[in-house]
Amino acid sequence: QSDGFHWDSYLEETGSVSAPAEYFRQSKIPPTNNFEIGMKLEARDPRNVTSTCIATIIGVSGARLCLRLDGSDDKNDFWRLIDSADIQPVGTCEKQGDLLQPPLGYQMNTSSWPMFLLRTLDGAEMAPARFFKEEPPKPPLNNFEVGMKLEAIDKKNPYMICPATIGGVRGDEVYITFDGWSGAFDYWCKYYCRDIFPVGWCHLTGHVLQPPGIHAIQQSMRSARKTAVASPAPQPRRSGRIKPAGQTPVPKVESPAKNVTPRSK
Ligand code: MLY
Repeated sequence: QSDGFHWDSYLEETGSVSAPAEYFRQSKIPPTNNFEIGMKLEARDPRNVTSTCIATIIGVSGARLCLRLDGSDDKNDFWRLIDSADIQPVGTCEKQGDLLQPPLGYQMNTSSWPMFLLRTLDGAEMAPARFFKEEPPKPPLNNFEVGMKLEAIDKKNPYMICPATIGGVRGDEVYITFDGWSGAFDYWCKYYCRDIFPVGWCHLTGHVLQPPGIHAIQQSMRSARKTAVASPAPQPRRSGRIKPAGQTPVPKVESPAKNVTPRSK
């Protein structure tokens, strides 16, 4: 875990609470990640979700995999949880009577696809079926409340999981705001979105948790005071114990650094 940041003291100093783990669509005990770099699996093409493609694992971090679709370039890598419904063992598609599709942006002539597929699978290491885990069920209701803390994927830099706060609740959606950052990274998502995690998730899974941006504490205390209307918020202690370190985008990706180059500033 990143040196300077600890949820316990951060929650205390900002006078805020974490969102209970059962509010999230995540397994109570994070699944063990046995996948290895180089293994192949079937994945839904994120840019063309009706297609199932062959993907290669090019990075492993916590309960997540960094994937690249075979036949695609290195600019469209993406991350999936190991219990995502978007991934499955090689052979699943065929068993269901479907065909594996070339990824969107397949670089060669479509007519070469069947041969490409044969060659890419020939002698490849397939991720064993037992490594895949069932997707956890949707919690029945959106119980999130404004001000609650969580860990969330920065969609503009999807290898990053960051301290975040619920900034709004609207029907079955929540607004994710990133502590210490301007609104540029914030987004609305379903309360059962797989990109949000309870406080402590990164620590439990061994994923790097980004430190909050600078001024996170002052910012968070301000909004905590605003949202704590009825019950007085615990008095935040004015201490400089948390030094939000500079950003350390250090995903444990044992592969060319290209794969995880942040595309946004
Ligand atoms: N583009 C920035 C990363 C910003 C990340 C913001 N997240 C954590 C909300 C950089 O390269 O430093």
